Amino acid sequence: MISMLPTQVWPDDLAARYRAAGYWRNETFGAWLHERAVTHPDRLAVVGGAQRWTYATLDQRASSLAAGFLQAGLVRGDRVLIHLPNIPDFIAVVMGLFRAGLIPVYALPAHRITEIEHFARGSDARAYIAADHHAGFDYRALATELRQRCPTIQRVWVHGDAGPFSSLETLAATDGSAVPPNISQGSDVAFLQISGGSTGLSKLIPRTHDDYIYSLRESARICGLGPDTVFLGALPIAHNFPMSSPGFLGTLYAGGRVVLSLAPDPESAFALIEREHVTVTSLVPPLLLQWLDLAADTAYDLHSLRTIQVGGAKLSAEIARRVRPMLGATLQQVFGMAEGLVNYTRLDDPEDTIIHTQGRPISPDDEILILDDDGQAVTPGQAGHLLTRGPYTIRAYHNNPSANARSFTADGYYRTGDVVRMTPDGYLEVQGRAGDHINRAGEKISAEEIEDYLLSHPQVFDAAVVSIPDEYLGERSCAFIIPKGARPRTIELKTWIRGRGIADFKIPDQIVFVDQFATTAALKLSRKALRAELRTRLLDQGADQTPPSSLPQ
Ligand code: OOB
Repeated sequence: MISMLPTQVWPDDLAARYRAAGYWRNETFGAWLHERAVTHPDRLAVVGGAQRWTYATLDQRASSLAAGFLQAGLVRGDRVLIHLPNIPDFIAVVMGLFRAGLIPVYALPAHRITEIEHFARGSDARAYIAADHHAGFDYRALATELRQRCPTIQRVWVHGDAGPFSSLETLAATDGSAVPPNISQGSDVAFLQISGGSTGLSKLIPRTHDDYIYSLRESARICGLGPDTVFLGALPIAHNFPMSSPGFLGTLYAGGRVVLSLAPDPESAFALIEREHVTVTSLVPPLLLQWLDLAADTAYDLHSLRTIQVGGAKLSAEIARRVRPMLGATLQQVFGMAEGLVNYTRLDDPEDTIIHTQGRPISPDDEILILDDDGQAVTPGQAGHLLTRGPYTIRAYHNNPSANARSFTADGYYRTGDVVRMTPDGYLEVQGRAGDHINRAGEKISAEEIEDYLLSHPQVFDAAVVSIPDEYLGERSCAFIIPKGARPRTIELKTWIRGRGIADFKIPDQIVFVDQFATTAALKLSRKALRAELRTRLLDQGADQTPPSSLPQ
């Protein structure tokens, strides 16, 4: 296979405009971290577990790792799969990769061999970096299997007890003093992020230094970040929201401090908020609910909190209203996507806007279209399909012509799959979604992907996976199954899917056996219409009361 160097290219006229407007400044990750380390070397940059790193320490560690990666034979442009939880070395590793001109590919800690193999193949990765274990899972076993399945993975580094692999700690002891702070251009692809995956497995999203740094610089400004900011990374920081909206990168860019929590639960987080005087954090709606519950009678001092950002899935106005009285902080709604566009409510917006909308775009050059089913602009104020293009929204996925043909218009707009309406003052309200994925507590699950796993079971004749409204998770997944011969037990099917080696959050919360999917007339329906019909049937029967499984870590 020919290795394809990831690129992301905007038309010349637009690129010139984004540069002229000062959005793209040819800044790079390697360089700005170094600049911060020179201006304020002794300021704390990252806190996690027992580690407390200053900007100078983080910068040196990034250089050491960069030197180590290059000495191990990786060359500029190589892709490196990152599979780390919220530990300080997550940040040192990605900064080290940037500095060496290597391209991180971000997997979530919940991903398992099937997803990891898919990312490794899709990106043609040459190395894999994982923790020894996290949340009860041994990533070294996954690494062994990955090496067998993907011989292109030539190097494996492990944080902690490396077992048969190379130790990340040893690599971090490399002399990095000769490594230049930066060898990249602003227009180079800095990393590959993964898509929420509306059809099939996730797609890879190439983001450039120019476009991503613009989005996090403006995010940091919109969210009022500065040297006094203490950002708590509670959600997995490999996700775009806690990474750059403004997330840990925006915080470091603004000279603030990042505090990392290995788990997002309120007990772990509240202890850190009190100890580190956390000022801002980002949550998904179900986590916010847990936080609100515990905040009612916690002994922890949460007074330092100024802003609670909530995004990833729709937040109900009912819950939004409780944030200020219960947590004493300003709510900020964040509606974003790894492909680019991010919307924020502004901190000084009227309470009504903060509670009822999902914010407005970062950039005056974020172009927004809201179209009806025929591709015509809706009457202002009406709901329609959201399409967008702009200075930090991608124009193409990596190496995926069919997804690109589906997801982008000829003039470069990204079809988000979201249905929104715009208020007269330009704020977006998310109404729902046109695509068939399930947004389970902010984790996106492709119906098609799970149906494929189910169909591979010998006792499954057909399967359709749909989203069901869930009071706690927002949505949960329900698989309708037509059995082949004897009906399999629910637990057998769940075990079967888990055995495919996928993230736990993708395992259906509920399984319903049916004799057939639809009446003969309805059999002509598209898959999409079929899923809609099954969902309605279940909700009409009031048979949707199965308690969901717990929130994934
Ligand atoms: C964020 O990114 P992804 O790529 O995991 O998921 C994007 C999708 C959006 O297209 C939308 O369907 C949904 O997640 N979404 C929301 C939402 N924020 C995201 N739906 C309703 N209300 C919201 N506030 O999820 C993401 C990336 C950057 C910042 C924030 C979230």
